[in-house]
Amino acid sequence: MKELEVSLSKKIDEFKQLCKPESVVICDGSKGEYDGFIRELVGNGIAKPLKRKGCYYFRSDPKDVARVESCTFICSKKEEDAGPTNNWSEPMAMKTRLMALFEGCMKGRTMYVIPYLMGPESSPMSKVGIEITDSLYVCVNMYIMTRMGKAAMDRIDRGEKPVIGLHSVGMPLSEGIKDVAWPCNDEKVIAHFPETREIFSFGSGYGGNALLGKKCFALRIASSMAKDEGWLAEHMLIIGVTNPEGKKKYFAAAFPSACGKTNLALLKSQMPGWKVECVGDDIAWMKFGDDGRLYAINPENGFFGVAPGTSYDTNPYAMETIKEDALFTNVALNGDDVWWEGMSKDVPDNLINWKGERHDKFSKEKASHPNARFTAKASNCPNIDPNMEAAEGVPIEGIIFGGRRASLAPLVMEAKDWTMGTIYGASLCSEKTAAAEGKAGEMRQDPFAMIPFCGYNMADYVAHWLSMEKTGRKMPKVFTVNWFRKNKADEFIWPGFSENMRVLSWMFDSIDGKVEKLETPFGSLPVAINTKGLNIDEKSLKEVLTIDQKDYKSESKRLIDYFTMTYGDSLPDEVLTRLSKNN
Ligand code: OXD
Ligand code: MN
Repeated sequence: MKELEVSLSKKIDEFKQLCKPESVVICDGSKGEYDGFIRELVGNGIAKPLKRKGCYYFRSDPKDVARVESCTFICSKKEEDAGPTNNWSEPMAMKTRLMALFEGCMKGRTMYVIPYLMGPESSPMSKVGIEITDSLYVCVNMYIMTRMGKAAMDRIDRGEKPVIGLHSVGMPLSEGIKDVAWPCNDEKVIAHFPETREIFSFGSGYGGNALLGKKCFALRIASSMAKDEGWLAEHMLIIGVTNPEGKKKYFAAAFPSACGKTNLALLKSQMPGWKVECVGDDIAWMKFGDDGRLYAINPENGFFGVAPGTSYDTNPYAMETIKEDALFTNVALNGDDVWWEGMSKDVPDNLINWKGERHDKFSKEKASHPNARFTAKASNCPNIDPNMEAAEGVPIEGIIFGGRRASLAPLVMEAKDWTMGTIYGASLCSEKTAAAEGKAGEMRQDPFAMIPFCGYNMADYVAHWLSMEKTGRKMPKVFTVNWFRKNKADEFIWPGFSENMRVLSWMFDSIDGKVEKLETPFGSLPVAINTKGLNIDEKSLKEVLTIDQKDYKSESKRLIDYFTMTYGDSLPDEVLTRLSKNN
């Protein structure tokens, strides 16, 4: 143990020599420390206190508003280990580039060392990390998003090796340079070294680029650990669903970024007797237990949710969660409160937009950035699951894959077996949203919603999923859903949001063998779902519940082409064989 402590302080020293900060602070993760950081941020004019108790407002540089996938690298020794969907760099070449970037990058700033734990304190599935950063904004967000401080230090003291991440906004305060509210650098690099379990992030202070516990550790590095150790690190929410008889089942669900994961995780059921509770809204670490069941933990401790579109109508539990002790970034200011598109029907007068300018409510411009975020503690959430902190995790009985597709994909379909379920995951496809740079609206293949987050070759990832099925294991049922089907008038057919409870209840009953299904070569469809009290006509319902088998055959063909073009022959044969049977 002492040996590790020594190596850790050596590492910190090494980074100190490299980055040349003015001072170093080892964070203890206490509330007192958080309050002090917030006072400093307010004092420097970086955070603005809001009328909501314990809430603060931040505004980023307009050039630093989302994850930067084009600057995100997997640095494995062999290029094929990063695979065709990741940017690859040879590790030594990247280290040379990084050393030059990080050289003196923290001049005039404080270097904060953040020990943090991903996962419940008592869980053997949890893992420990250290983020070393020059951003106080990162410190306060990490305080909310992770178990920061003692829980992590205790594990390090017991000999656990942390995943170390070095982060800098990349704006040294050299002689004569004045600081700005949101320092960042035009050159951005987010580099992952899966073989040595290291992360280096330079140039951005925003979200997944900078809060290294989230996408960098809990998905990219952890997916690589999971492959080596035989478990799954997934871009999935986790929910507990309780039926009117009080029976409970847990589901994990993958959707590409900004496709309503937080809304499903925080769903407030309107269906009599049915209840949804949230274990996590973004990431699941899952491992088969000795009893053959798949158990999941949420490595995170808070929500970093997309604010626009969130309202008391669409997501009342989210609105309750952010009433107090939350941080808001790039939303609009409404006096001393916040506002974003979709929070209310009417746009308030006198808004200040996310860029700090007066908002013209009659213009087409949005007052909040589409990727504006709230950061809030999971414990503030009214429907947090009582087993969120369970050491063994929660047993997953259903896995859901969902995309955003205007046509083709039905409201819900169930895979006949694990292989088909894996194909549902591998075929995930969605229209692009604002969570990452690039043009919204374009279609993007996003296997397992992991394209931006897989730390190794996606073809091996699919093989890893297939390898999960073993005798004696109780494989979860796999479903595919699509809340976003549109009619000819370009309107959403399905009301979505809390009405998705109807689909969850169908899946729940299907797992128990209590529903009638229509079998097709592509999966099983509901003969009916509960639409009591729902304003949807028969024709529209039929449209979302059924598939056009002819279109699905062409889709299988399209998928075969996409898989072969992207992965060559590295994808497991089973996938192509099964898809060709269906076309
Ligand atoms: C997120 C994302 O921020 O997926 O969760 O982009
Ligand atoms: Mn996400």
